[in-house]
Amino acid sequence: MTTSTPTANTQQIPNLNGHVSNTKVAAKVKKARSFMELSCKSSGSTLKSVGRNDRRVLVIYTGGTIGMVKNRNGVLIPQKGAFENLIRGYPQLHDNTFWRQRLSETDFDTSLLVLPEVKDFDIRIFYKIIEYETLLDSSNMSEAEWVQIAEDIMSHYEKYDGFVVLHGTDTLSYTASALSFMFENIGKSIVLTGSQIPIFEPRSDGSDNFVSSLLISGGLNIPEVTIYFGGKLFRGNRTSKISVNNLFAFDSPNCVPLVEVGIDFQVNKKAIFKPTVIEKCQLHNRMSKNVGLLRIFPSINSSVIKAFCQPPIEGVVIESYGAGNIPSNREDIINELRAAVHRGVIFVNITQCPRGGVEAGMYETGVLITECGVVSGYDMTPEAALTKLSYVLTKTELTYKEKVEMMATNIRGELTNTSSIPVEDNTLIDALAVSLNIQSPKQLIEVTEKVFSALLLNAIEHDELRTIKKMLDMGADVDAPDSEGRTALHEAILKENLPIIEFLLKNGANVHMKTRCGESPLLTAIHTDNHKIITLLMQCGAHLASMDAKPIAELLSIAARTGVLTKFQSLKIAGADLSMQDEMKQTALHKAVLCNHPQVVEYLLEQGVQDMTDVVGFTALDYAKKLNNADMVALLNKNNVTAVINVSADGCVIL
Ligand code: ASN
Repeated sequence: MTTSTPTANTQQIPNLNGHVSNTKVAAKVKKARSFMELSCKSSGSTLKSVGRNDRRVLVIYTGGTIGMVKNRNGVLIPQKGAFENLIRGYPQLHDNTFWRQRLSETDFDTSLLVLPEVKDFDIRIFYKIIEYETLLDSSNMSEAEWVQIAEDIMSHYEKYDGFVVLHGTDTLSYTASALSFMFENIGKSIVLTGSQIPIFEPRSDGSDNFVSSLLISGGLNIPEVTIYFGGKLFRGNRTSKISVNNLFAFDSPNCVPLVEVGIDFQVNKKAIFKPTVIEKCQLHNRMSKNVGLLRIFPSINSSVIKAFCQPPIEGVVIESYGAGNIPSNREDIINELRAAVHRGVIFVNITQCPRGGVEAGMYETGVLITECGVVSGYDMTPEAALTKLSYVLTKTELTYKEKVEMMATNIRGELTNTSSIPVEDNTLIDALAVSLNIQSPKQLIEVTEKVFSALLLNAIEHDELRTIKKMLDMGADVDAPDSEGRTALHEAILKENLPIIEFLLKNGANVHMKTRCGESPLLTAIHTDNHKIITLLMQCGAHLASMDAKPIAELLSIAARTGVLTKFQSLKIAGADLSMQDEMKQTALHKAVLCNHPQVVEYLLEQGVQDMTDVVGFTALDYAKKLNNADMVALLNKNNVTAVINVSADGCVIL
């Protein structure tokens, strides 16, 4: 057996005589050798981010008309197990040619479907469909299904860029509202949709609803729970179903749509609800059943109210008249409400009118209800008020007073009270309109977005926090990407300006925005090796799981071959798997041994990286021995490395 002497940054594959004999393996070894040489040659070049612009979306199919078919009696029913296969046959929903091309990639997940290319979206949406065991008409849903949907999304949260829930329309607004409260500090997009006509019928609205939902959830970075229906994306907790048979079945009367879809996607960026805290997304997976919705009507009997507020009921949404009024001449009603408040029932007052909200001080009849201890729900929809109450009631850590206060506070963009309306400084926009003689509002929006984005990036370049703040006050979009898809957050990370990064994160910057070549802010931070920044982004929910694994593998490989310990520390803080194997099944440990970097080997062993066999069946220890590197052998032996050998069922080493 021949041995070779290692030289720094050069990997050499020792001769394999006696270890493996068949020609297939010899060919693999040849391939391995040339791969190694290639890798070594590329180690000095600058690191390129992964070029593929794939986005992964998880689709949860719960039931509803969208996937229904007519039975023999002409009644629509969900058809179990058929949805995904049928979808694969529709070219506008699945690009089979592109899917086949990707089959040659070793790590390609064949269960994914691929959306065809779409104008103006320079990304490809890959989606996976999870079909529920029991497909439901949404009228049969309750809080148990909300919890199930939420938990399923949460358990896949890091792996996907966005989520689509296919759902019946009847209770869609309830589910969307519930999910909006259950997901605390959401950083990704959850779009709920369905259809009025089954997707497999020629006149269906389901196809556009589904395709647009996939594009929005995977490509537009709207970190909210929303409903897409009839060409519009609505904040979920602002919606109500407004039509039984119209294809435009939803509306959000008190909140502008977040996106309007025509020939292109018009995103109303200012309307998007942005994060204001540095925290990870968390799921609150409990919802109280002890709530009710009580609509006041002229001949209402106080015994109805009394019966309605009996235990176990803990919270009631009152749908009052107009600006929040109840009859002031009905002492019996007032007394029942007072008594229930006294017993600890929470009452929330919303209006029966679809538009506008409660202004309790407007009439004597409205003042009275507040005096009884009923809290204003402002302009919340019944669906939002009820599900918010379900959520708040299960916050056992809160006192009665805190729960009441939370009901009147805007926590997910579900209500408008005077303190939640931002006051914008329009001086710069007005000046732009005048000096550039801009006539159309659309053109003004386009120009201001570009100018604001450039000014924001310039302020970051010059570390001017005050200017950044001013720009955001003027309405600059904190997530506006440049032509490369880099955002203010990416730039601030490159500048390593921690106060600015913190400021951006607290003012809505999305920690999951990827550049056109798929680089997340966390990956940018890893490039800088600034451990404080990486930690901060992780606190905000950043993760590597939804990233393509290749750039991480490449970083590990380069760090191992060049012996850069700080890179390993950066990757470790960012949650990367330091045992990751490349195409040749080599880990960073193999490469650090081959390139003679004992400090890296020591660090990797401390981190618990195991010595695995590579494609030719060698561990790092084998290489150390073959290279006659006694120090390395001692180091690996000292740490008592147990080799993990990939063996097949018949006992052969898997190559
Ligand atoms: N009944 C159906 C449901 O809510 C209505 C629909 O999906 N269009 O499941």
